[in-house]
Amino acid sequence: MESKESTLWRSLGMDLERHDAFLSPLPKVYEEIFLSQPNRPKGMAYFDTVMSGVHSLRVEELVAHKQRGGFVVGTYCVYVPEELILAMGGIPVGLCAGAHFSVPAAEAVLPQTLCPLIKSTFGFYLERICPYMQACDLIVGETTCDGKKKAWEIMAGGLPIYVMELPQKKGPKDEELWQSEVWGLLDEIRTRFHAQMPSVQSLQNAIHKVNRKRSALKALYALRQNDPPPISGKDSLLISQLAFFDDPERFGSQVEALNEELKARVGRGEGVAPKGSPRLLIAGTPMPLPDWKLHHILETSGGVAVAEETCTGTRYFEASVQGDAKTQEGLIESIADRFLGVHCACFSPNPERIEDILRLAKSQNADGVIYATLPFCQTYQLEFPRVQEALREAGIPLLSIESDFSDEDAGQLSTRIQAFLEMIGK
Ligand code: BJ8
Repeated sequence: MESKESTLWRSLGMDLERHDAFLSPLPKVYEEIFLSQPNRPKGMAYFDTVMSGVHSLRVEELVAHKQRGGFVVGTYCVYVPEELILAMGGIPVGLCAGAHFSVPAAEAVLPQTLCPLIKSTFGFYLERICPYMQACDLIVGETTCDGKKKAWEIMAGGLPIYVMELPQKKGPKDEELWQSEVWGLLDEIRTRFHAQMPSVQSLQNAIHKVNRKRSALKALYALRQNDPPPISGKDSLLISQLAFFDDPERFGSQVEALNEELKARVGRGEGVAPKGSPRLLIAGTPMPLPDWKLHHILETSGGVAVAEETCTGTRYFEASVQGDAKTQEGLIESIADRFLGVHCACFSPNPERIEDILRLAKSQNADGVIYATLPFCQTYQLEFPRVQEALREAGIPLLSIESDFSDEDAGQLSTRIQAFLEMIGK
């Protein structure tokens, strides 16, 4: 008899054979990367459960929500306001993919010389192996980089895609444009799902929920400032990745509970690596699930990641929405204004990102920075020289890495990271 999960996946139109081939190596990989870590915080058990049920338990919740008349909205960028989707009765989920498995399928259609994040995501679309993508009633793309915006055009042939125009500067005209784009998304949701204009109460509730999740992640990162860090970079990365899928309220309270445990560990001087281990800030492009390669190599080479200046890190949660406006318009304006506090390399000029990297290197007591970009991501690669100059002036060692989601370069990366850790001299 078919399992409950298979029935669920079949109902979403997934290719069960390819999905099985995609998922079957995961438990072993997860065991090796996460479960084998010594002295892991007990609070990670919740996130292990979320991860083990990421294609089943959470998807069941989404389907149940749809059956109750709700809707699911997929997003590809941290600028898309999840507060608005929640306030209007939807559930937002992040759809960026970080798996090499689906890249070959994408390369049959797209140029090989394209960012692996786009190829991986596009491969999920072609192969029908992502239950989240399959469950979406609407998918919101955005005009951040050329690769993404052209991929949406092709994917719109088979998926309900709506594209928001993200400005590339942050002046008054750009703010105005983004305000109108956020209203445009609101109108799209109203029309498509016959949804009501969100009330002040529902907007405030959604802002509160998402802000609480972001604050919990901020507090988690602050705890990583300690030496020894009470949690590994790998586990922190996993938590940030799961923030895009899990129920925001439940997730927020679980991160808060974990933070309490971490505080107690700090009080006892207990950590996941010996005191004095080399501490690295990771800066660059996002690392969507299940991309754990760099962190795993770093942390099995004697180093420890103490923060991620990425969209699966600080760019996701550092900027919050001011929720004190008293009107619908005021609250929607605040939701849109959050974009000013997120510093993606798609903006020009973008000096705030360099300031963020310097600030984080200092606050997290980092001994060095690993600037990690995906191949063919021009915006992040072109920001490198200015980051390099700023770090040189600040006397902070820097290693630049360009790597995709495959394991082909693992040996070479490991050699380079070990040499960097030796150079840091700890
Ligand atoms: S806010 S980083 S999530 S755009 S897809 S830009 S890696 S070439 S993902 Fe992003 Fe929003 Fe910015 Fe964050 Fe480069 Fe690849 Fe483009 Fe990418």
